[in-house]
Amino acid sequence: MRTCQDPSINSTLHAAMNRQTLSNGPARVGIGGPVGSGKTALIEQLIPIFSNRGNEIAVITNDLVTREDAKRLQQSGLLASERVVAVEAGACPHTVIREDPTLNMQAAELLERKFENLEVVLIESGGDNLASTFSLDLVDYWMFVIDTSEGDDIPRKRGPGIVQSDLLVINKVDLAPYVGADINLMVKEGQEVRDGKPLALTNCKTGAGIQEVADHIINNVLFS
Ligand SMILES: Nc1nc2c(ncn2[C@@H]2O[C@H](COP(=O)(O)OP(=O)(O)OP(=O)(O)O)[C@@H](O)[C@H]2O)c(=O)[nH]1
Ligand SMILES: [Mg+2]
Repeated sequence: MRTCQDPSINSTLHAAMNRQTLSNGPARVGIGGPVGSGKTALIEQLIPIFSNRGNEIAVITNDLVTREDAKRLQQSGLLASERVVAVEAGACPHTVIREDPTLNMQAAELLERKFENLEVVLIESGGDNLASTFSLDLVDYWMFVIDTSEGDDIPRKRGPGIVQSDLLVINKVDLAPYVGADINLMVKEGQEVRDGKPLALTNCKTGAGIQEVADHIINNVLFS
């Protein structure tokens, strides 16, 4: 069982408490964000980094009524297909990662029982809007992925995902010139609304910035 969610403690402390409660059980990392921002692409880039470090990894994907992202990862050859579990949310994606995360918790417990040396479980939310957040009963740490093509005003629009996530990822930096997005403005306004919490710039096509994202996970919830 995760510890109870208490909004008065920050998630780094929460992560440490959860990891202690679980006797070094795997770190659960949530990846949320709007439809098509690059959540699965980010996972595809992160898997080799953890595999190369020797960290055992598994993935849970959430889609509304399909298993598309799970199939994509299973067919990617990046990890054994049985290490990918699909959750069909059947409702607004945030419902199953926040209000009632039972399905995702069961999926994580299934993976943890099956792979006893598991160290990291990445949980991709279904694509949602700027309001989605993860329950800290489900995850130890979570990031929110937006992309430059959504518009450079997105950070200052201050959705809960942008403001509250442990890490804000601004993806598709390569597309910024084509859509007239000012990346420097996105970073500046992202920093302003996040009160010192970090953000990272990525290109999931080339892998640029992905090591920094992995380092945040390593430093905050893997601790090794
Ligand atoms: N140019 C560019 N394309 C990207 C980048 N990251 C992802 N894409 C493309 O963006 C599209 C959506 O990427 P996904 O990884 O499927 O996005 P997602 O957030 O998982 O989408 P949903 O799960 O449907 O919400 C795909 O065509 C990717 O190839 C990037 O950094 N640059
Ligand atoms: Mg996806």
